[in-house]
Amino acid sequence: MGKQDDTRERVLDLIESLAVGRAIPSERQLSQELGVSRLTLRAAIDELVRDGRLDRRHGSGTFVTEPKIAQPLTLTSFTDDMRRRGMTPSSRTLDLSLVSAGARLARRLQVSPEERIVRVQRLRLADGETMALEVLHVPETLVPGLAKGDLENRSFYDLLQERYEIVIASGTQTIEPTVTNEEESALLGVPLHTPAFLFERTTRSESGRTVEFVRSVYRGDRYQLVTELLPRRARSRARGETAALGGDGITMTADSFGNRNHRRKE
Ligand code: 16G
Repeated sequence: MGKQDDTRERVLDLIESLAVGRAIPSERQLSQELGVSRLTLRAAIDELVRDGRLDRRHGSGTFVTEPKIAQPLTLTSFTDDMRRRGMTPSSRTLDLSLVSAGARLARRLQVSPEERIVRVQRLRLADGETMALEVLHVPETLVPGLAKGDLENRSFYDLLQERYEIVIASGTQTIEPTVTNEEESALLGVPLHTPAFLFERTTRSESGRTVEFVRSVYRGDRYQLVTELLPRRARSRARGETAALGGDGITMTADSFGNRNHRRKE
């Protein structure tokens, strides 16, 4: 292990021994304690700041941040995920509008291009802190009467089940690294071009009907992805390589070529 990696590990040990929000010692003090040069220490700290483990506030010090949320790749809802962690989920509906599907959405939702689609933009929060920005698309015929207020601080999956008797049973999800654009940065309250995860999820109901297509931008400084590693199952899907990553029988399609650059085109 190189000097910088070693220093990083030792600063991480220190971070883990301190409470969230506490300051780490000054660079001068810490470099003495660890027996490394200020340059090496600074590089290790810079890396931890970039990784979201430390927050450097000019003039006041460097502070321990909240640990990242370990997000398993399963078919759960944001609400369930946050509750299971003992956090309080909330949601702000920023916009709800009706659009006609058009070619791309129609393909994803398996409807005709003329079909009316409900498009909902939501900001997802946990314990009052922004976590993700989601744009949900669902055919209007599946959710007649869905109004903006219905989704305020409410789980979409619960609403689907309770009001529309639709149970999400399976899905496909892609994950790509991205950075936040201006709108996303403003809404999430993070600097422009903050690293983030772009998830695109299509889900189906128990009857096999495609229910939703969701684009979610999750803060990269608050999330890490966790997968159970299972032996490879020989399977082939329509196109490309398919690897079994999910622990819950969900197959994630690694379609790294087909989806490239689609984000900015939409
Ligand atoms: C998650 C899903 C999103 C789904 C939502 C439902 C990811 C990346 N995205 O955020 O596709 O629509 O949960 O959550 O996991 P809700 O039932 O709390 O509204």
